[in-house]
Amino acid sequence: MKIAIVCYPTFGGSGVVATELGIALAERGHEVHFITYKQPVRLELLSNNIHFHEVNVPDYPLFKYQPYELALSSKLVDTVKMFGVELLHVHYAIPHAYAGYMAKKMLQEEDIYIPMITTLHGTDITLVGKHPFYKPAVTFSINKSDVVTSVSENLKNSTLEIFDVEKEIAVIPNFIDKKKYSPDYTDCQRSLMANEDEKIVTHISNFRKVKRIPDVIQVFKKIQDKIPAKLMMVGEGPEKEGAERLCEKLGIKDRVVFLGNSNEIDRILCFSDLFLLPSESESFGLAALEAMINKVPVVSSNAGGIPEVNKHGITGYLSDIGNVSEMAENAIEILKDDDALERFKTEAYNWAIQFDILNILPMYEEVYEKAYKSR
Ligand code: GMT
Repeated sequence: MKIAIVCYPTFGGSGVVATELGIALAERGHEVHFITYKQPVRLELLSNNIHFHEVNVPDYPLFKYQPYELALSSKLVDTVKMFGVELLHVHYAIPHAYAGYMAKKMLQEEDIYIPMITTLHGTDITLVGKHPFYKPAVTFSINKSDVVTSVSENLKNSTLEIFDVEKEIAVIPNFIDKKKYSPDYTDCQRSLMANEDEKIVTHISNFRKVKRIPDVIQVFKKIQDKIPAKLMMVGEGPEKEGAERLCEKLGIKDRVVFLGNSNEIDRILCFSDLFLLPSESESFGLAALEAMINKVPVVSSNAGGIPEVNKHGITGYLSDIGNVSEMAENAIEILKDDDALERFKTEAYNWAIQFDILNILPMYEEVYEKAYKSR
């Protein structure tokens, strides 16, 4: 099929999922057109069946806010017509589903019928989308989508609770690509990061409030009081500066490395012993799954869809949001004994491989086919 994928191009779960999905679809022979304002971070290679179309929004002084939705829907109309695109898959409802629906209606005027699949990712529902300023438009665009998918059961239930949605929501979990994981990473430079006797704890996120970054630091402080350890903080965002200050205040500055955004998280996860994800809200927790495929157990909160990914007592542990003492105890439980650590690592990997793209991709192909037939 010829598929247009609309997503955010930045670091962050929804863009990563959309990009990896597009690449995998192209490998299966589909023609994929990414449409967004910048080349997506994980889209390194364009090929004859992967295209990227940049949405440009001209700056005009009259506008306080430049109309991105307008530019996006025009770009969608042009791309569909120029390349004979057959299906539209928008990731993140705001404003993509809204712009997609407008494009669909414009195309209908020219007798071109194109189905739209909307994938809900989390904050488009639980944080931003439910704001009264956006809610009517988000409800409308969900209901006008031909197929709606959500990345977890929990997000599906939240959507049904928050919005007046008449549409059925299909749960298609996020995925990893098992074949990209390399068990014998020759490049795994653990010795650059820590001494032999030190354990490596990692956190990866966009450093937004919802990630509870101070909890990551507090949990780590308690861990390293008992076990020699280093903390790798990967990502950029508004909470980063405060985190650096907190490390200084707690006297653990020299034990914490801030690595910034990375395109090569597998190279960091390959030497990690534990992943921390104490989020306030998380529809799925893709970063935790990426840790698990790299054999890294997860100590996390039990927010949102995380329990669908991290299995308590098997792949790691879950605690109530903000219970840093329990999270630290659980982390120490895993790290203090090499046999226990090895067991958790193996179980994390074994559970993660169920989310391999080879199992998940056919679910998307099935909804594409259904939507295409009923257009
Ligand atoms: O976590 C973020 O703040 C980024 C956000 C996004 O839209 O990129 O992530 C959301 O989508 C991911 C991919 O589906 C999920 O794994 C994350 O759990 C979800 N984040 C939240 O719900 C807070």
